[in-house]
Amino acid sequence: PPIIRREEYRAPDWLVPEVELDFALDPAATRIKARFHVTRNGAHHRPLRLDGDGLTALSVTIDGAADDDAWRMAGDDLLIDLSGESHLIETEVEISPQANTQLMGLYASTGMLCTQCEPEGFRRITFFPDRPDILSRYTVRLEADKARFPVLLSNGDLVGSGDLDGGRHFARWVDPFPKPTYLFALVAADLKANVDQFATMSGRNVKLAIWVAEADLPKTGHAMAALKASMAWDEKVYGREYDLGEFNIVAVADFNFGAMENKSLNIFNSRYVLADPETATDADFDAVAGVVAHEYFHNWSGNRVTCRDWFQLSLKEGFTVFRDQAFSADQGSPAVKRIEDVRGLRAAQFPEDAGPLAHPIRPESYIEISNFYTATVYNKGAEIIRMLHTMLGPQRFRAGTDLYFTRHDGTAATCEDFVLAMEEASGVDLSRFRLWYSQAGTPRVKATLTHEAASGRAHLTLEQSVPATPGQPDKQPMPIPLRLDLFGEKTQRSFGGERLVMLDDDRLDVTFEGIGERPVLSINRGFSAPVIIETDRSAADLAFLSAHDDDPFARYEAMQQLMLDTLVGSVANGKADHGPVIEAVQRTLTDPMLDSAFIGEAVLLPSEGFIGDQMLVVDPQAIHQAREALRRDLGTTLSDAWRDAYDRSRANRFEQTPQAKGARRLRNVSLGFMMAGKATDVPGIAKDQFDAADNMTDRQGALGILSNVYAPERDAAFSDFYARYRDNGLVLDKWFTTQALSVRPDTIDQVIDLADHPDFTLNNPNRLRSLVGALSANQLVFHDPSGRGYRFLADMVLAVDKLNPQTAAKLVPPLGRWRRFGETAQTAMRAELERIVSTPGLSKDVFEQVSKSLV
Ligand code: BAL
Ligand code: ZN
Repeated sequence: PPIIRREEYRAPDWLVPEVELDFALDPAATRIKARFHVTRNGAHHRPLRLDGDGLTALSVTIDGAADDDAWRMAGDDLLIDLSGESHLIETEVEISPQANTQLMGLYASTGMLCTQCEPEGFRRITFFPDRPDILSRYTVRLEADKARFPVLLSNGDLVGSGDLDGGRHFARWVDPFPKPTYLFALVAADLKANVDQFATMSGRNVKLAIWVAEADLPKTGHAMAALKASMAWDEKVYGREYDLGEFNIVAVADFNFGAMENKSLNIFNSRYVLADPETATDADFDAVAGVVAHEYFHNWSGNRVTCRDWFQLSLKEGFTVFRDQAFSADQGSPAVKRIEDVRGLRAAQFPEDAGPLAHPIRPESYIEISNFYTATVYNKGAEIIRMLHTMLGPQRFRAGTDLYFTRHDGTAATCEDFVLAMEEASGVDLSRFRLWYSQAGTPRVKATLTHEAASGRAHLTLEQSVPATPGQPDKQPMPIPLRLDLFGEKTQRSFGGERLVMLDDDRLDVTFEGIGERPVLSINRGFSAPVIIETDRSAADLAFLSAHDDDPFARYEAMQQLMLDTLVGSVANGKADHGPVIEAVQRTLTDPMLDSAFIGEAVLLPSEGFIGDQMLVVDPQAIHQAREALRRDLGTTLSDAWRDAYDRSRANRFEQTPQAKGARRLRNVSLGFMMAGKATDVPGIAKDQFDAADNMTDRQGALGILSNVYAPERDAAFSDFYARYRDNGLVLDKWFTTQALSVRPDTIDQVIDLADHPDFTLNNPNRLRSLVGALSANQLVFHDPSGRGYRFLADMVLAVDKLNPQTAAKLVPPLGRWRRFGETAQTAMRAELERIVSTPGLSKDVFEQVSKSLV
């Protein structure tokens, strides 16, 4: 398949200022008429290319006449030779939404019709120049059977509707804002709305509606509250006001993405809309609010200013993730939010950056752009924006975003446009900072601190290296903003407060004066840069920081490093001194100044995957044993403290306050350590929690902890959970996931069996990920020495590829990490990749991921 390169970008040959679409909707056969004027862009003689994907033209007319000599098919695309400067094009096609298993374009889901066009789904609906730098005004007429599809939605404002013969009806929508194809949307459904309103900063009233199945209406309150909070937040923090009379959100059960920011008609994976305490965990509630905010914020960072081409994806995604992270931090605990975001980055993005699929946040080439909706583009992209915020400070950062929005409103922009606006508004030279857009790989920073007691000076040496990544063997040093501080060991105080140090060369030496006692280094506070820090800080120094650092993230980080050093040492040597970790955990657990939410995060051991990331050759079994030994030791030695934390976190009834959420978190974490301690009464305690739970956080927490043990309570809990929730798809996903995440030795058999369960299906991406995605997140079980985890994943990739290539391709990366494992595992993983790549009829999505993984 062809490779698309960033350097080959060319402005469009033809523009389309206006388009009219007419949909005669039907699940089996939908007819689409498109009518638009094209205008020649620049002096050239090239034909008009209308992208298509699996379409057959029923008719094509040019300036009102059918001239079959003037157009031809070129592969899936339709080419038209045009002589003038402006022409009217009209086409008609017929497609079958219910046959569309890719969930791209127009498709059917649980009785409704809906669209997903980003990145290149529009070409599956009608012939059109399907690229983000062509912005058009849309007028859309929808017609459908009224009883089956009483609700007809599209972008913009409803300008007309009415009944038609034969039980059909229509609606006409006009979107006054020019937009690219990827932001087009329609929905035809039998849904009900939770309706509310929002008064914007200039006093306009916006009608808000969240559309769901009638039975789900009680589960929409949280999403609605998050939407209103997001609208107010974007006004306050970025000065951005909503711009249309209505804003619709529609929940869909079958969806590839989490949600989609179509102009004024956001379409959501239902898991990011529906939440009530009985069926959603606290994490689910947070995810709903975060995704609602993310999609809403796209109205400015994505829609009003969009992307010139798909290489610029991080322009909207990195920036919007940064915006939603800041929103969520403001709504709850900033410290815990930062810990969660960094944990997510390390779990998903760091491995990506260290593997065969590593790419800069602005990639240079792709075969299939759908493969680049990655943790790098999104989450590392957000870290790049965060570094700008740190370096410029909030005022200059805001001046930069103001300039960016004003200058590029209504246009398709580039990452360079964003950096230029930041540079001009702040006066800060960002020439070298641009390397973050072009270089892949996670920089490593070695920090060495020495102290001269006699002169009262401390010397800090910072040295960086950026690893080679595919296509980028040699790297330049990156500009790395590091927030750091020095603490006196005895005084337990900072020497002069935190400072921001820019490491923008291979090496930097910093001298600190007036350091009267041996200092302890606190570095990359708040995770100010997405780098790996290497220090020679002792266990005692890390324990000190975990108790005394005044930056909560740094405090968490010190504890994680202490745990990580212990665990890595334990894997290497077969044993380790658990004492310092146990002491530090005990101190944190019993510190009356700390809130439960923070404690719940700080005492968690690093994941098995993250421990593996620290090693040259990952040994999943040895890592699991070392981690379990430490968990067991913590569980037994601190048994009373865990039980005390568990008991004091008990609530009389469910509340949604931050305090109550923190208590639930600490309670589940404590129960996990109690179980690790293997006291015989703990399965019973967990089952009691499961039975008595008045919320999903407690119930799923208990189930997850029981999932790892052999006990009658475990089987009873899983049966009960299934019986209670078998009719709720989102909760049933949890039933699959919790079993696939178990570390019991029989998990691989269970997962393989679950793939044959009547409730398992390859057609629903959530269900697929709930089993297959969870297995590959379970390092121990996925890397079962039998190789069955690899074979199972490869079988799934091949089966799903026939239905939904985009989702199939997203399953591939865990196999692509083969180089990191021992020889037997390497051979088995490679064999599965080779089996996939040699399968005839592979999609370009899967081909790209697998072929790159094999290089
Ligand atoms: N634009 C795709 C879904 C999202 O990032 O919001
Ligand atoms: Zn987004």
